Amino acid sequence: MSNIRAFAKSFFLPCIAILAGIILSGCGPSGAMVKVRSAEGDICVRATKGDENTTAAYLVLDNYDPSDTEWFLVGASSPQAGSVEIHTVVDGETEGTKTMQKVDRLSIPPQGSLVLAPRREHLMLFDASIELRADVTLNLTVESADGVQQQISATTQSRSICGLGE
Ligand SMILES: [Cu+2]
Repeated sequence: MSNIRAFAKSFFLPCIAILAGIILSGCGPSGAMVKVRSAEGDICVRATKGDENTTAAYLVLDNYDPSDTEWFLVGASSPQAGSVEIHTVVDGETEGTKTMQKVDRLSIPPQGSLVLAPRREHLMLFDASIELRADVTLNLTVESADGVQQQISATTQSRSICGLGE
């Protein structure tokens, strides 16, 4: 009996260690649970007008976690902007109006996606250090709650291409 137990121990302990290793590595930077969709048209950064130095970026984040876990977008930054905030759109004080609100994080539902788009959740860039006219490459770092920072670059586009109307 004790021999069986000893065998069971020697067999199972390394297995547990290996499993733990897989789970841990799955949570680390090597195993991103969240990915920014990067095909053409998936990312849009609105070009600025006049002396405006604030703009918005729209993109899609997909939840790749096979374990049905909700993840979050928790931050963003750009070397070309003083700050980048995560914004949502809520009802304004006057009926029928909408206003933007800064939030700490946004949910990326299990097996689902978070869509940042005009008139809803978006990334807001403040104090752009360069003129973000159309066709300027903007670098963005997007951070999700799995600790992964993804660097993306996108070309600024006109309001209409970003779906904002003229
Ligand atoms: Cu905003």
